Amino acid sequence: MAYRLKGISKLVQRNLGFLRNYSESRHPFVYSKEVSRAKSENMPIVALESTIITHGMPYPQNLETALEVENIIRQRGAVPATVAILKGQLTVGLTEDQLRYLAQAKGVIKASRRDLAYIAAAKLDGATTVAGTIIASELADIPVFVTGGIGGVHREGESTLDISADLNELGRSKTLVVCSGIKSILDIGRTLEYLETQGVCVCSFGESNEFPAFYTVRSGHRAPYNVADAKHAARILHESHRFHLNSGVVIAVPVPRRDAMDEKVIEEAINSALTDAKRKGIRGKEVTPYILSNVSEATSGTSLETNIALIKNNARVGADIAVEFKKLKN
Ligand code: PSU
Ligand code: MN
Repeated sequence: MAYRLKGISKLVQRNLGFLRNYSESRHPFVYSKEVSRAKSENMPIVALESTIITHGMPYPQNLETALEVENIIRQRGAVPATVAILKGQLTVGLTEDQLRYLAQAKGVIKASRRDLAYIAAAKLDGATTVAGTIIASELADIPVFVTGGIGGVHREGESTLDISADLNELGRSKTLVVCSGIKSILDIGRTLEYLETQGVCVCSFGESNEFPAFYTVRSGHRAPYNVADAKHAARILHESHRFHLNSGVVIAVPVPRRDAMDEKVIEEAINSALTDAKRKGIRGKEVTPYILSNVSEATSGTSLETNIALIKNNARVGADIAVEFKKLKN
């Protein structure tokens, strides 16, 4: 009898082990408790990136902004899910302690598509870019993602081939990304061309048809489409899913006018930062963080304030879109 029981318990253990492995291979990421509950209660969820925390803003503004952005999303009836890789573990939804850690941690790797597997295998910390966060959003089935600015085709990108992996990721995923366009440190015209080639549906949000330039409302380039409000944006995402397009939607929300920067001031700061970066031989993934901090210094923090204001505004819009989209799906 004892012998038989032993045999059965071995069998159960082996099967439980199998189940454990199965659930690990089914989900190559973990949820926070809050996001896990939101998933089981079928609540709208909004994904957020973490490169903006580690490489986009200085401490402590990065932490304050991350926490405020999450709260804005909660207040509007959705659940925030900030994405990062912690000691090799892709994590969807960070606790306040994890956000605090990330905001001050040194040596966190900026994690785009090409970096994810390496960081996970070496059990390192990684802060996901727009591309990295889109990949996590697809895995976790979170259709709406909010950020400040997406990457783009760099100036002289036609010869350097420095084109952000964000653009390709947008072309191969069904996520809707809310942003304030791209910075004029990049080549906005070529970025829009590239997005068209990738099949990304780009819409300006609100009154203007213009594609915004992050710090400023105007860029001199028109967005191909315009949406009036969150409902309209949610309908586009809904149709895009129904068609199984598997290519993204960009909703470009201009910075609120009262928070926008003076066009001349920002243009000068960007040009001098670009010259500086070139002189110092800064290349590849270092370019964007370098220029961001350089511009913030040159404008004595005004650009940082604008950056914070626009991401909070985008969080409002993104949460509203996630709520409206959930209504269409139910
Ligand atoms: N633009 C910003 N702030 C940022 C970034 C872009 O205004 O923090 C970050 C985002 O994470 C974006 C990434 O996905 O830079 C693009 O970098 P790259 O060009 O190296 O792909
Ligand atoms: Mn690049």
